[in-house]
Amino acid sequence: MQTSVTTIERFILDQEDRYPEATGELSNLLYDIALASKIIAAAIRRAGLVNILGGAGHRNVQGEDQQKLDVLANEIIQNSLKHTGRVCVMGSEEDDDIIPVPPEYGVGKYAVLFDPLDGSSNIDVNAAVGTIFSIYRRVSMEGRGRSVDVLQPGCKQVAAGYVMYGSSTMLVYTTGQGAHGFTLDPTIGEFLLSHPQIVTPRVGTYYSVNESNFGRWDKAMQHAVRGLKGDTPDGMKPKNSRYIGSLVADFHRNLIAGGIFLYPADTRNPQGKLRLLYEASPMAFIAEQAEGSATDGLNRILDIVPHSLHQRTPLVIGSREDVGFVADALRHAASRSGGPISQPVP
Ligand code: FDP
Repeated sequence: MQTSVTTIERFILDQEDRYPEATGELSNLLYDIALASKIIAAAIRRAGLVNILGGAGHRNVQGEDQQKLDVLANEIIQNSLKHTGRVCVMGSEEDDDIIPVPPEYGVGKYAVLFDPLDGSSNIDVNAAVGTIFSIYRRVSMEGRGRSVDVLQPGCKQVAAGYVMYGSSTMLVYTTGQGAHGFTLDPTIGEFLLSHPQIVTPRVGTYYSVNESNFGRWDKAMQHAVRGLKGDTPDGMKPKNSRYIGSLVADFHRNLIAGGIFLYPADTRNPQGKLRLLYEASPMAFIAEQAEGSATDGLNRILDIVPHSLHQRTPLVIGSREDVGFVADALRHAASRSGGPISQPVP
C-alpha cells in the first residue's frame, strides 16, 4: 500500500506557497469546486439507482432539454460557492443571466463561470460527462459583481479546469503553471495527484468530430478533416477517429493520448455549437498549459473578447501541430478562393 500521496489540497497549497503575496482565496475557491465535484460525482454514481435520470421538464437557455442531473449539478456548484465570500458573481451554462451572490453573503474578488454537467445527452446511456469551470479576477471596482466581470477574454483566466465523471472521477486544472490531473480515490474521498504537469503530444493519434455534420461544413473545413484522415495529397499521416459527443471526455482522451477535437461552424450552427465562456475558453487554457493549442479554426480562442454570456464559437483544440494543420488548410482554401473563410455551405 502506498503511504505517501499528494492530495489536491496539498498540491494547491504547495503551488500557492510559490507566491508569497497570495491570500489563499484562489486556493480555497479551487478546493470549494473540488468539493462540489465530489458531491456531483456521488449523485451521478447513484443516478441509476434513485431514478433521477431523464428530463427535468423544462428547457434551458440554449433550448435544450434539461436533465435532472444538470439541475442538480448547477445547484450543487452554486450552493458551494455563494456563501464563501470569495466570489462576486457567477455564470452558469444553465442560467440565462449572471448569478448574483445573495445579499446575505459577502462578495470576494473572483468571478466564476461553469458548465455544471457538460455532455448531458450522454447521461441516460451511462457515458462520461463532466463539469467545466473558469475563474476570472473581477474587473469592476466595487459593489457586487457585474456582467463585465464575466465577459473577459480567456487569456485573463486565473484558473480553469474540468472534472470528468467516467470510469473514475478525474479533475484537471490549471492556474497557469501547467495542467495537472487528480483522480478521486473513492475509498478515502480525496482527489490524489495522478497526472502532474500534463504535456499533450505535439501530433496526435486521434481526430474527434461529429462527422454526421460533414455536409453542413464549408468546403475548406471538409478538406481539412479529409486531410486529418490522410485522404488528401497535402494531408497528414491518417488519424484514427474517436468521438463520444461529450466534450470533457473527448478532450481528455486527446489531451492524454494526443489528438484534435473539432466542433466547426455549420449550416445549423453558423457560430459553432460550443459556448466560448463555459467550454472553449477553459479548455483552451488547459490545452495551452499542456503545450497544445486551441483556435476557432484560425484565431486563438484565448484572445476572443466575449460580447455575451452564452456566445458560441467554433472550436479546434488539441495537439499543436494538428490544430496548426487545420488552420493552414483553412488559410490555403481562403487564399485559393479569395473569399471569406469558414462560411458554412449554403
Ligand atoms: P451535450 O449537447 O450532450 O451537452 O456542448 C454540449 C455538448 O454535449 C458537448 O459536450 C459535446 O462535445 C457536443 O455538445 C456534442 O454535440 P453533437 O451531439 O452535436 O455532436
